[in-house]
Amino acid sequence: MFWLLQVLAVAALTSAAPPAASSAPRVLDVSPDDKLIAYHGRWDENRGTWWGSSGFKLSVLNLSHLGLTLGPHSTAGNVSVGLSVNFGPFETLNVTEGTNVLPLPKSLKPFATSTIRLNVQGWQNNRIQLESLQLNDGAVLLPFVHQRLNFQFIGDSLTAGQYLPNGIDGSWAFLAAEAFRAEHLINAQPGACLTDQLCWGNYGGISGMFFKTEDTGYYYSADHNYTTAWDFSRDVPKPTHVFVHIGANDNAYNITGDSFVSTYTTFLERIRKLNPTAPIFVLTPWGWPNSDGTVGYYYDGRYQEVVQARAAAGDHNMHLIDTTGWVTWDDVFPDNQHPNPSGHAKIAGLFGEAIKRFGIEPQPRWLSPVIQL
Ligand SMILES: *[C@@H]1O[C@H](CO)[C@@H](O)[C@H](O)[C@H]1NC(C)=O
Ligand SMILES: *[C@@H]1O[C@H](CO)[C@@H](O)[C@H](O)[C@H]1NC(C)=O
Ligand SMILES: *[C@@H]1O[C@H](CO)[C@@H](O)[C@H](O)[C@H]1NC(C)=O
Ligand SMILES: *[C@@H]1O[C@H](CO)[C@@H](O)[C@H](O)[C@H]1NC(C)=O
Ligand SMILES: CC(=O)N[C@H]1CO[C@H](CO)[C@@H](O)[C@@H]1O
Repeated sequence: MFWLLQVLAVAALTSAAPPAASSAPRVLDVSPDDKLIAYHGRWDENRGTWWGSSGFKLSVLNLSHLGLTLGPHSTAGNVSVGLSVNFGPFETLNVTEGTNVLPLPKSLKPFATSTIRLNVQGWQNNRIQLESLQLNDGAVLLPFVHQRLNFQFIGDSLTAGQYLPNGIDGSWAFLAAEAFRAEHLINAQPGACLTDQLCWGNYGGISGMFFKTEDTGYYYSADHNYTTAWDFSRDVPKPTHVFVHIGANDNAYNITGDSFVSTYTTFLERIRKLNPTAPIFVLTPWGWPNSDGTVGYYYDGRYQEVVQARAAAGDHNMHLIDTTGWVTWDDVFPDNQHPNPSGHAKIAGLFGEAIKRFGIEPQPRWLSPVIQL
């Protein structure tokens, strides 16, 4: 309340003052270490991102200018990011090493608190290294208020939104989380097996990579050719629900059903240790639809075995979501059988209905900002 009065007093002074001599707008530099930047996803010790969908959120009073200065560990050339202002749709824009001024709607009012959400969209060429943020000098950074739901998704290209124009921001996982007004963490690597082995250029599978800061793109990075353990205490808030959709690449690499079940069960045991109380959901595959109307499924019955194995080990907070029949030929790109934009939207809808049956309800509103003048 005290600062609110201060802001009003400053505003009164400002309106009484003569117009400032015109010059370049003065900006405030915000350090990437500022505690009011709400980071999500995987950021390394250089404040550089790994994994598509990593980003940050801000709540800012009197915002009229937002700049992003990116350092040399950013991918060379353009990096596509999604920017959402005040919980509007995520718009794709390109950013690059150096200072980027982000487009803001003209309608932002001096007494309003604006919410900014930004994330990298691509599954490769997606690294941004944050050196600083710039705000107009009259802006005030406020704490971002997280939603009560935080969905953690784990998967491969089918969850990463590979082949979509807006990448992961168009994926079923992202769309569903937004529809539930949930925070989201998405760790999805195209081509990756769950099994920790080489699959389609990924030197390592999700059962190892998930516990690392870096996705397997590190292997092709000359400036950061190593991995570090991810510190899960940096996932704030902690995931409230975990969803896993994986296996397409293990199947392509002829991993046997028994081996897949064993790897999956051990993986979920590790996920459970990190998330003692979160319900964990295993999604069966929706398969590869063909033009003749058939769908190529894989590991039939094996996902059920994984859930049963965890139940036998005493974990009864693990559930199966059967996605059989969710995706047809019309929902995929004909040349790679990955869901197209409307296919991802359809999956997000069906997924939403499925989790409502487990009592998960969309949140009535976004909580940030707390204070709106
Ligand atoms: C980078 O993105 C900008 C803005 O979208 C675009 O004008 C420019 O052509 C892109 N540069 C390259 C090298 O593609
Ligand atoms: C971003 O840059 C890429 C090339 O680097 C270009 O193909 C794309 O159209 C640009 N996107 C936007 C939204 O400007
Ligand atoms: C809002 O920001 C502008 C530009 O930085 C500044 O001139 C103005 O004084 C600020 N208004 C308030 C109410 O702080
Ligand atoms: C998997 O098995 C099929 C059928 O035997 C074979 O054509 C394919 O090359 C194998 N894939 C890999 C990655 O070994
Ligand atoms: C780009 C690059 O230098 N990649 C190297 C990363 O390290 C592995 C060995 O661990 C090399 O095989 C890669 O060539």
